Amino acid sequence: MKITSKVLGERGRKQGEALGIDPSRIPPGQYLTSKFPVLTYGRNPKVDLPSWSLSIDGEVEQPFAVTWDELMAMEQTTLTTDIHCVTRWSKLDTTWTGVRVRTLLERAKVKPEGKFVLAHSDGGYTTNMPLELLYDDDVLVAHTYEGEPLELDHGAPLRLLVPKRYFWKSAKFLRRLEVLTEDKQGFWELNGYHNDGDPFTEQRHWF
Ligand SMILES: Nc1nc2c(c(=O)[nH]1)N[C@H]1C(S)=C(S)[C@@H](COP(=O)(O)O)O[C@H]1N2
Ligand SMILES: [Mo]
Repeated sequence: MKITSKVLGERGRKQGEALGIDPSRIPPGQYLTSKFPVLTYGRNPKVDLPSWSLSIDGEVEQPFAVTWDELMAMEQTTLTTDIHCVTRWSKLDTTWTGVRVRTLLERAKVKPEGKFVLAHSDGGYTTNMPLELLYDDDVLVAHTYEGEPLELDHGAPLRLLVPKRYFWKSAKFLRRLEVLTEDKQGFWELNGYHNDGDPFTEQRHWF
């Protein structure tokens, strides 16, 4: 049998049904996994927490950087959500703790011209998204996964979590959120992945 996106989608939804999960939670063309696959382009960066910082800058009135301790002193949010990778695995009910990106953007006071964000990671990885998306309640900069500090392979010390998009938008080893007036594509977006990356409408590639 030819493995098409539809077959895979049915596989995922059947898996879900067998587990008593609402099949509408599983985007078309995805299957469920209980593993946590690692997908990193290039090597993991070295982490040095004392010199680490996260910057919010670009089209903002008050650009700032927070140290690790400052970030940990901010209000923390824990949430449980589903994640979907463009390589077709989905993982349900993953639990994350971190700081809402909205809180960081509000503190930076985004200028009216600021409409897009380019996330920058240690090691040079980048990914873009509309600013508006980052005000959602489920968007975090996350340092804890299932109650444990994030593993280096999964983006320690801090990663972006944008559950409503394919997981490549959830930049690991996050160091900077740059607010922009014009959209500017990131690493995978320049290399064939879709600019928006909504899993439920299967925005996988732009070709
Ligand atoms: N810095 C950085 N972030 C990244 C990546 C990367 O290569 N470098 N890969 C992305 C891709 S393609 C996916 S699917 C997810 C994978 O996250 P995981 O390894 O924790 O499953 O991280 C995303 N964030
Ligand atoms: Mo990915």
